[in-house]
Amino acid sequence: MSNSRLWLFGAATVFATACVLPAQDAPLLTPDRYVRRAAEVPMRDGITLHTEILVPSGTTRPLPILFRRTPYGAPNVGPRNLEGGYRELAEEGYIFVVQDIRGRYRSGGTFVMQRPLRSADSLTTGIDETTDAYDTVEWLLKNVPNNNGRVGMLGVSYDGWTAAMAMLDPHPALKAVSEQASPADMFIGDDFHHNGAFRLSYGFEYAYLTEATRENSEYKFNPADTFEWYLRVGALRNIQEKVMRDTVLPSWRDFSTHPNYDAFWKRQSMRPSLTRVTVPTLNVAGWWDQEDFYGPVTIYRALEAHDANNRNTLVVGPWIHGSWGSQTGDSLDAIKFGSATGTYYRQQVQAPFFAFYLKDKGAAPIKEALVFESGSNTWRTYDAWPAPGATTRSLYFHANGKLSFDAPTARDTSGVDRFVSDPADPVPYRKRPIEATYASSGSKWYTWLVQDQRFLGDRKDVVTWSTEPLTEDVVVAGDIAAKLFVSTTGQDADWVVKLIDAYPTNTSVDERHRGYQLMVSNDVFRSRFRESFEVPKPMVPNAVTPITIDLHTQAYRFLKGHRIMVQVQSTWFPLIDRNPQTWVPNIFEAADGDFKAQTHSVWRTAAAPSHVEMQTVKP
Ligand code: PG9
Repeated sequence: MSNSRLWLFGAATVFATACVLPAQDAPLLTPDRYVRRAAEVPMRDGITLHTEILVPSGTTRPLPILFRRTPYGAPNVGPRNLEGGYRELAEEGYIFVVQDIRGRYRSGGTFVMQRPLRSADSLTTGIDETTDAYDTVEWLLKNVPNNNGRVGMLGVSYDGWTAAMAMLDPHPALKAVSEQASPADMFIGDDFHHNGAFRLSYGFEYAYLTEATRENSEYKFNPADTFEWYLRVGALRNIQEKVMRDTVLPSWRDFSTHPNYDAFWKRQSMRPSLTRVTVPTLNVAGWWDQEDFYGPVTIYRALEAHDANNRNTLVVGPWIHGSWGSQTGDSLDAIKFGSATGTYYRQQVQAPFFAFYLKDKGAAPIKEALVFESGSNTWRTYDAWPAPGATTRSLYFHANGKLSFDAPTARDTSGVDRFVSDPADPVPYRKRPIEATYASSGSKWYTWLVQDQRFLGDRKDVVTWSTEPLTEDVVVAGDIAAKLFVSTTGQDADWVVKLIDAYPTNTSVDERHRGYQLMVSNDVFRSRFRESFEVPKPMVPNAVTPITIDLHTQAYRFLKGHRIMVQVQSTWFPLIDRNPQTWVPNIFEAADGDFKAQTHSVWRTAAAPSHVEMQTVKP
């Protein structure tokens, strides 16, 4: 395990071995070039936070501070760990500071998973990640010689979230923030749930990682194929009763006792507070981020609504969680992007962003939105996101697995596709064996979103519709949503929708990519939340019910000759916990006997025209 990953990435790299980072040319930052100092920085409530400070040796001119706050272990960070993705920033010259947040590694206090903002009645007495950032900035300005009085914050994922929290009530010296893959709302779209459906493997393994001990802990699965392990464990309640027994992971307790979008989740969500940010912001996201894609896009949009000075910007590239931090970014597994997108980002966007706001150098690198259009493999700049002038086109489901831009006609009165979804035989979300999320022995977790979906070809519970080969390119430059009309013999069901680029099967593409099925967008929706995330409601058996599934946003060119494909399935295991498909008020309390196979129907009639909507621009 390379410590540089800890410096650069979020948890995705804590145990990363599968995701090999390319070495940089030559070490730029050697210990003799930096003076390292560790400090226990006092917070307003007397707790001290362990803080590592790296000052370039022999600096005479005042430098800005680049500051990162992490739950993953600041003590592991040293000058050599900056050799990877911070190279351009190091060349520019900064004082680097990284700090353990409360309750983690060498910092004092108690760790609280995504500690909510202090409440209105404890504004002056309370503490949160915002005050901890504020107090540290105040201390750094006074105690680190030769700083220029300006601070920038950056970080990926949890560290991106602490950077975003710092700007909710910023220290006046905080002049620029780059939140990268920060979660925004853990019930709606980030690590722990999507649309209320629980992200089982991530939720359990991450709670264990951060809460079993003060430093990271890896849960050792036996058998190592976690698909089998979770299936054998059965109902969620067995995790506490049979696996953890008397050990309580606070987050697992919270998942189990807050199954709906209640005050607990709302307090943790930063969305409502994003109305008052004035710090220039670079939001960074990856199109194939397996952990937090919803977050950075949501934060960008929320900030945009109040961005009177036009200093809120967005970059999205063809990346997995945090890979822009140090990888070259010219490919993800089999998928090639034709250029070093990660290097480009670090050199042309991240470094100039901080140089502009912290050193008054150059110009702001992006006016508004810079997005990588995969398919054509081109960076595009837009004055707004979604792309201005984008128009909505709909792809409708038809008989015999056909998908087309034509809606069902009035004659289509009975079209339906049915499948049986059996919780005892769920669809794996990626090819088995499914290693533990961050298995130190290697895990394909990192790139599962680009896995060829043909591995599901023989599943009867995955329904597929696809277009004819396209006669011209179709260019998505905005939002995508599935509008399904569904029914079930049960009282609850999950709906997973995947929008796929099906490559040609002929020799127009190289052998490795022939017939490849690349997921472009996807998500899951738990039926019980169709009317409200706060108050779940059973499905009425066999009643046709509309369900809208946000498939987020994309810049993607489906090339002429490719087919656009949509798949619907009801299980995605163990990424998403199994839905019992009978009515239970809290799935965390369901018994093994509550899980029942049911028949699900996806309707495609004139009155119930299931389809996928995409915002597109002219090719
Ligand atoms: N995805 C990780 C995370 C962020 C925030 C809360 C929980 C998990 C991470 O990579 O840091």
